Amino acid sequence: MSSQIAFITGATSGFGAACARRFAVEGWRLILCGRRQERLDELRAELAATTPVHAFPLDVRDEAAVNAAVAALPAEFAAVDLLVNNAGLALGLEPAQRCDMQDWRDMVDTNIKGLLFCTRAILPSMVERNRGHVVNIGSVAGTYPYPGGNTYGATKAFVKQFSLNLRADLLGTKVRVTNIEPGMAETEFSLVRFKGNDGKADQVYQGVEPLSAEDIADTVYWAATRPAHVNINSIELMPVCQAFAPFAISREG
Ligand code: NDP
Ligand code: 8X3
Repeated sequence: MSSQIAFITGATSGFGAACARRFAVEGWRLILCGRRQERLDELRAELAATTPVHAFPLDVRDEAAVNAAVAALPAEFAAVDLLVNNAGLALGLEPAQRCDMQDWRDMVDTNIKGLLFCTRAILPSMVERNRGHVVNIGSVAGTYPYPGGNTYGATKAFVKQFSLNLRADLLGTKVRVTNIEPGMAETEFSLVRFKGNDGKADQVYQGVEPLSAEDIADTVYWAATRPAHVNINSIELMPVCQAFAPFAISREG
């Protein structure tokens, strides 16, 4: 059993909650955050018998709040071994010319800036201890374009390149960086993307077997538990029911 510490953002749902459960079973101590307090309370109540849990509400878009939360970590949680930058969201699936600008701002603020704030707050102590691992949750949308993916995919392309550039900066330290890039997985992701329209969200997963949150937790856990000299740069995974389309050709214009 490990006594390492994992800091998981966006732990109130989907991949983050599944990671919390997986790392708890393996004996990791957990720092969990998300905006929904009652979800955090439920998860803490569920996991507290298994492992020590420090959970607090946090909006990763708020740089000052991120810094304050990291500065206020109790001593027994301060030496973070693993940061899972998971908090994120897609909003809308409209073509760029019809998108809501606020949705674009929210995706940039969460998926890019939130990830930067958390990384910048935790990284110095990892470098100082010459030990640690940052696992970013990217997406296949950061590599492959699709209609309506516009800003969401671009934020995940940022995550891909930022992960690689972190590796370049961390050369000479033992701090590791991994970008996990999942395809379609059934979580609250589509419910959020379609702004609470559960009919539309359910349709995404109808008649197929998507990845599960547990599949992603398994992947994060595997990447985090390789021998200390091994850095998994990236892992791209999709459900078998998902693949690639040919280039689209318009014959109309
Ligand atoms: P969910 O909607 O189930 O979970 C998203 C989590 O992010 C929630 O815990 C939510 O918590 C948290 N979150 C969102 N905004 C903020 C914020 N401003 N501050 C703090 N926490 C926030 O979706 P998934 O589990 O699927 O998504 C997790 C990550 O995986 C995201 O980065 C997503 O882009 C990525 N991803 C998802 C895929 C999929 O098909 N499901 C595929 C590829 C990547 P709360 O609302 O309580 O704040
Ligand atoms: C989520 C995967 O394909 O819905 O990042 O964009 S996809």
